[in-house]
Amino acid sequence: MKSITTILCFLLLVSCTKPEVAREVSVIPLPDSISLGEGTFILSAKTVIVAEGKAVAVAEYLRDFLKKATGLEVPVTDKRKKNAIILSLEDGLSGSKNSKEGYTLSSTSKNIVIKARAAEGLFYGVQTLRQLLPPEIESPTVKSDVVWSVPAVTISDQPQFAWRGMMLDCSRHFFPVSHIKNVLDQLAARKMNRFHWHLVDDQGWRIEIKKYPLLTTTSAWRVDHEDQHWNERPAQKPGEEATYGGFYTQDEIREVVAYASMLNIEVVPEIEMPAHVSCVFAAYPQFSCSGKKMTVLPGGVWPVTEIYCAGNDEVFAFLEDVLTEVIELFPSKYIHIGGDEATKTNWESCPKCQSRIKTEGLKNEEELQSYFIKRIEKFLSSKDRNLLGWDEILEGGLAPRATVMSWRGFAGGIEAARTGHDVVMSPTDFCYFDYYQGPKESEPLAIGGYLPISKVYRFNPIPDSLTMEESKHILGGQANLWTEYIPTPEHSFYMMFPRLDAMAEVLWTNPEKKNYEDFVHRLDRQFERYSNSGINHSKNIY
Ligand code: TNX
Repeated sequence: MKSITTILCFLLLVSCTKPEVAREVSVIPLPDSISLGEGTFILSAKTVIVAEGKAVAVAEYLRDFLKKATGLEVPVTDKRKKNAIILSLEDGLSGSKNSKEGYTLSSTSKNIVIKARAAEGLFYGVQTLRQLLPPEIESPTVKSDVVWSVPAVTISDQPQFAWRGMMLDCSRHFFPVSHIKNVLDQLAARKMNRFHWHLVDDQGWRIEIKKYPLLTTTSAWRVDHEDQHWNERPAQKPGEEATYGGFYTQDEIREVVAYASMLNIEVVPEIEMPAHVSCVFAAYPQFSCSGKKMTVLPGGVWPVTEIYCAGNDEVFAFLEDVLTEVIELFPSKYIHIGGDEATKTNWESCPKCQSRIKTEGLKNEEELQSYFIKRIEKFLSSKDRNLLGWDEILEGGLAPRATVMSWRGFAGGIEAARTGHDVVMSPTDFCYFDYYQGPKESEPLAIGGYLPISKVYRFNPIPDSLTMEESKHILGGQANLWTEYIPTPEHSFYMMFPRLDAMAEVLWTNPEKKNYEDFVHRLDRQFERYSNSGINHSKNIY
């Protein structure tokens, strides 16, 4: 409460100082502490950015960012000058609890100083500076007649959670690299640091794998029934051409990973198994139990019974080949292997799967799934990567070092944390951005459910039932955007915004400082930023 009152006082102060630059201090996610000084820094043709060593990359990012809307070529220099934005790396910085992502920012009429222990913190200081500037700073083209002012403030800040993520499903609908980069920009603006890239699902394979070219010549393309309801699309008929889809080349993936890394975002690829992979059997039918040649599904079919055969060693050889290429492309510590919603009826009748159950001494098909995941985990561990999977990977016994992404509520995450496994919380009730964000009549067709922004704001990744010790395993949380009903980049932004702002605050801001009314007030200012950057968003917040 104290901080809210303080902020309100600042707002008053800021708007009283200089009428021509009167503006509120409005930052999302809310920083740990803000106090207002006197005066205003004006960004001008005289401004320089001062940086050395590892701070230079952040300085160059800031220079390029500022140029777009201001048209100013703010030079990066290692010499201290007047009217400077100083980015300074310092050990043992006080006030930011030594977090790598923490920072302090202080601005006066003379200069702006951002200090952090690491480049990550400097980057987030820069993101805060972005929001201290007028909303026109978000414009992709030069805006004239704007006073580029920054109110005098002292901010000290650090994140609540280490994992602040969002997942985008690029299988159900394919989104171009340009859009992925736009999404990354928006994540970074909100100090989010994980992009979970859902690259494989029944409706299309989206990542080039050199050793298996049919995955992208065949499995990435489906017959185009985009004009029909997702659940009513007829399967591809003989002679019909598969023209809808796409995939990311390995060069594009490297480009996205490098772009994200500049934004302090780790890209976590998801390569589904053993289910949600029927598109693979359009190209390589030998990897399912039945061996039946499939066509890539143009819409929803449930359940999809064709899954990888767990009794066939060639399947594991294939998956190891695929993962080897994936690991080379993604430096991420985590590789997400899906693991969700495997209908195991084919395993029940498959002689190879049944023989595996016998030779491995397994009790049932659930344990066969656990065998599958453990075998993949062993492989990933041998490459020094951590396996991450949806909470179904708990069934039949969790792989020894696996990290769990809990989506069917909190229960899977709680169970995993209690047994010493790390957890990312993304329960449907609070994190599914494919659900409606307002009354159905006033929203575009969505998959169902109801998740208004006020509920996103109430999300707490740490369940009350965990002890302090257990809750250390909760790395954080993430929003998931499944795209069955989201065919275009603009629509995907519509579903993300403004809910992503609430998620960002949940994951960054100290929960004791959260206040929904204050957040909504700041969101008003945020909408001005949306309109400057051309972000499509729902207006159904109130
Ligand atoms: C469940 S969440 C799924 C997805 C769907 C989503 C729709 C999860 C691991 N699996 O395949 O797209 O529901 O909300």
